[in-house]
Amino acid sequence: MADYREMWKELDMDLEKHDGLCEVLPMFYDEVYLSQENRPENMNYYNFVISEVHGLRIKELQDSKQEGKKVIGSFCVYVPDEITLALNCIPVGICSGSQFWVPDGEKLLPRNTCPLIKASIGAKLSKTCPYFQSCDVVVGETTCDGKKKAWEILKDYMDVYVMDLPQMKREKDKIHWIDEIKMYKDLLEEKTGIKLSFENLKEKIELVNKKRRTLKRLYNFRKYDPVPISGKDALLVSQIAFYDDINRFIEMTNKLCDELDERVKNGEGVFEKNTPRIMITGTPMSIPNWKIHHIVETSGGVVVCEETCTGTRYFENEVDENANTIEEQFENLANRYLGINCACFTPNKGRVEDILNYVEEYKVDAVIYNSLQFCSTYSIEYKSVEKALKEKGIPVIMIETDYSEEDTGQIKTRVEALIEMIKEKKGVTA
Ligand code: BJ8
Repeated sequence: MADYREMWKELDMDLEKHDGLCEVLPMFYDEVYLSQENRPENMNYYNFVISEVHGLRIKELQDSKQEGKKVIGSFCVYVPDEITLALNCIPVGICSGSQFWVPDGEKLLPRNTCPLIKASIGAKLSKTCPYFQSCDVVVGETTCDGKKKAWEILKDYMDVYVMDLPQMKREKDKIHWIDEIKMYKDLLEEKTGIKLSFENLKEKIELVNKKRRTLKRLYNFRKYDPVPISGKDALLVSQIAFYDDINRFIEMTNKLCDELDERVKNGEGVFEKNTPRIMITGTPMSIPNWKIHHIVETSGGVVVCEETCTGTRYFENEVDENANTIEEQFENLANRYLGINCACFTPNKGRVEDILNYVEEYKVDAVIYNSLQFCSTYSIEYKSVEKALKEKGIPVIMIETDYSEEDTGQIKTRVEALIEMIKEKKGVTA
């Protein structure tokens, strides 16, 4: 691997602390990912991306900045990438998924805060995340209370812009969200000195839709039995989608899909036919949070779908490309983004409907409702999801956890029991 220390130094990173992070990630990756059997060959690209996660991709971002582009960090799938890209900026998702950053986050945030928020703040504070260090501005949003208040703290350390996301989906909320998208456009126009044009936005709406279609294509292969790709690998591809170069990502993911197509034709899978099929729903899983997937797939099950923001919520529903004016483009953007069903909204019946549809589409045997600790919106919404699934006779368990490994044994015991129960129901012998 090339020596990137000079680059990291220029990014004002804490090199010593960062060395500690660089030591643990590869070991962890080997254990969780490289130990899998019969992986698609095209997963090598994603292995490479991970091996260069703080190297080559950061170098690319720096090179783009030299050419005048801006890097925009975000923490939520409501921030419209189309606007970011159309204004010559590069969007990167910077939600943090590692326990490594939690202690630093806890220096400023109460311990009973969601680990995603603690780790994100900790990543900035500890100066060990080169993505954070590369951002010209980060865009927060008013989704949950924890995030809202965390932006106030983050503002002491970097340039933070906050989008005011409505919490309901009435007509007046849509008008408000259109306005917020316009204000976000104004911010980037000011930062870049570029004016948004209809043509630029049209091109990027089409590009981001293409990325969504590619992810959807990938997920469609998970509907087969046997499944041609593991849940862990599919999750990794989704996670990488948040910061890889968009055109390259589309190209490489389509290559992977071509390989999966062959596998399906040959009846080849990563797990045996009739392996218990699990859907995970709940809070997002940012790199390197592979905890629940790893537990499921080392306990005799396979994850076939994620109803999360690092899953279906990221790519379902395209932006309508039929628009004749910029105004119509903004409205189409607002419509697509307000179609995402996050638990921060009330009421949020659409999420329950999505979950029930995915159960059918992906032929799901059981659902794991995964909520990060202290995330009240998702943990409260469990009740309505549980009720709807029980009515359909679909087993569901709730797992509330953080990024640490302390509860892994306990969770594994519960997941194993769930999988045994499905096997008995399906008449599968171990
Ligand atoms: S659209 S899920 S990415 S807000 S940070 S709400 S886990 S307590 S991340 Fe999210 Fe956007 Fe919604 Fe998706 Fe809970 Fe933690 Fe808050 Fe979280």
